[in-house]
Amino acid sequence: MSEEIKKDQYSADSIQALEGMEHVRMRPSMYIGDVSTRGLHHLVYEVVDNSIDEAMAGHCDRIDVIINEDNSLSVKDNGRGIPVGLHKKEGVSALEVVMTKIGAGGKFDKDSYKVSGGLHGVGVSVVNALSNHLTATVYREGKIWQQEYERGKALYPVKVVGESDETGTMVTFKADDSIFQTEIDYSYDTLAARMRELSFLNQGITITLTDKRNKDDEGNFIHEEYYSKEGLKEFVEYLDATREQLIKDVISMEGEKNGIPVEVAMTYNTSFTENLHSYVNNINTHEGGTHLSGFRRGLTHTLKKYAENSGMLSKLKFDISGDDFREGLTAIISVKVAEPQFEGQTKTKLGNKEVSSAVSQSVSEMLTNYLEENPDDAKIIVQKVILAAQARHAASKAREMVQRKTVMSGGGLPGKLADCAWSDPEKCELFLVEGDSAGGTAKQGRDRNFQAILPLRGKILNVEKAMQHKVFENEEIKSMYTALGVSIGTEEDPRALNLSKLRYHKIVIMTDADVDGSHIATLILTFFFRYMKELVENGNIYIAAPPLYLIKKGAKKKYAWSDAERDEILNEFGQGASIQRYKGLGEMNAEQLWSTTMNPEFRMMRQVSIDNGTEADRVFSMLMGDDVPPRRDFIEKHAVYANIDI
Ligand code: 0RA
Repeated sequence: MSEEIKKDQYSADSIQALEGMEHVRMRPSMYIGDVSTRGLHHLVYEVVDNSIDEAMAGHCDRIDVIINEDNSLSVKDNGRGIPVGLHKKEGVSALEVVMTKIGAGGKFDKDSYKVSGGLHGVGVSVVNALSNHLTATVYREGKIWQQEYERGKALYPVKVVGESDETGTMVTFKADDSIFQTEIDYSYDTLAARMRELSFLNQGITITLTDKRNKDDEGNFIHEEYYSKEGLKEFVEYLDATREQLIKDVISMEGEKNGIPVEVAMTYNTSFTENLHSYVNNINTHEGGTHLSGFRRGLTHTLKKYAENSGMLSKLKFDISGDDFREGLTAIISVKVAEPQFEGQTKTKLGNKEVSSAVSQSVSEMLTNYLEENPDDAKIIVQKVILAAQARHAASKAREMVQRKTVMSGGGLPGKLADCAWSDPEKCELFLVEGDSAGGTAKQGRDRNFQAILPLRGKILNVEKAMQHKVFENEEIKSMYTALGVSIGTEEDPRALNLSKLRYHKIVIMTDADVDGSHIATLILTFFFRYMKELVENGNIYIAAPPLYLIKKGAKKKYAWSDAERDEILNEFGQGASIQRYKGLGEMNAEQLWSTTMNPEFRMMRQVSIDNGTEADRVFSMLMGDDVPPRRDFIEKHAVYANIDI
């Protein structure tokens, strides 16, 4: 009879497990955020996070990530191996429980120091549910164990497939293309940025990334290895590699307050921007939270006290604000919280109250010691703060001008703006167009109901290298603020962005498809990234993609956006077809510009998104900074227009 009961029990449980799996497949976004490329990459992070947990528990120091030729993905670690013995409650192998029970991952091993685990901390079973096929291989107890699954369902009980002295876990999965909106095609750069980030955040682990879809010039698979001996200190050095440093070494500290591990690394550079990146359990908390406010408080408090005691502030005629302490600051704050509460729109804002004082106390102690032991650096930092305060004073005047000129304060729209007729921001688009002549064509070609045109003259200011008040004094930038209806500065936060009067929800950067055009687009993007980041985060910024070729034969004509597309069309048209190559927007007439680049029914636009905020920061400072070699390397690697102009 007991056998009977067990069987019933087993089937009851497996039905429940199945329901969990069905739910994941029915509502994937609830588990992985969305089913776009972002969600797809999230699957990889979820699997890697399990191995990171094993590493953080001290049992693993190597993780290999492999993009296979067929876009299946493998993650292999040298940890203890997921246990394969009978799970008493479930009556099947523990491995099967981990792989098929939604939510089992976390509860499975209560004692382990588990703080990683994905944005949603959902576990590898979710990846299994969203995969056409998954193979789990465990090296453990002298044997190699294996189980395979289809859409989360085990195909057979765990079996022994060989012998081995090694220990570890390997998971290979093929994401289900019926779940995702996009093709199952991993971005090497996206995965590389995350693996590099993870290696900085978890020092001492070797993480490798291999792309078996592509080979380098020597015939080897694309492969990189990430290893950081000194963790956050090296992360800050990496981020600031192209910025000029004010102090000799990165200041770094590691401590624990009230059971909360806190790690901070920071430095000051000669730029005018603040680059603060915060992490909770290896997750980038874009929206900040209590750990970030704790850091700010500790920093301001300690530096202010030091500056006052040193007497360096005696000649200053106005107060120093919190912002002044963070100009030119690059810092990473990483905390590990056992039960994080994530809030905010994208669930990337830490809510745990107790973390704030833990971080603030840690930072105060560390900095106080540092300033006392390094008086030369301390002096340099305080001088930088004083300069920032003076510049802020100048900037606030320029900023008031921008404010006064914005639409809602009655300053009127910029003269160059050809506005649209409709006023519902959700329906309206603003095209930022390079040059007056292309601007003219765009004005003729547009649908004037919902498309507005703002021509920008030549190269706009490089905000990466300009002081804030210069930015607010710049004519092109002022006209962007006014046209967009965006204002800045409130009583309590002079940098706060007011987007409530945003006049267009789509902002389209339209430049020539050549090197100059992409440079201008990058300058405009840099401006949005540094001064209106929320618009980028909210997905309001787009880049227009004008066609590169027009192919004609008799009455037939077709446009091509790439060389491959051009060749396809040439093939289709056969002998006697002619090709026109568009070098700039100016070569198109109004009708052509409308039908290829502006008409929502046919145009191709790229929505700008930030998949890795920390990496985006580094790329902008590198692209727009003074150092030429890294910029050249980056452009050579990513050049889309290289075949046209060089
Ligand atoms: C719980 C217990 C043990 C290992 C693991 C979890 C484990 C999970 C994953 C996921 C990916 N790689 C992993 N490696 C290990 C082992 C407990 C023991 O051996 O005593």
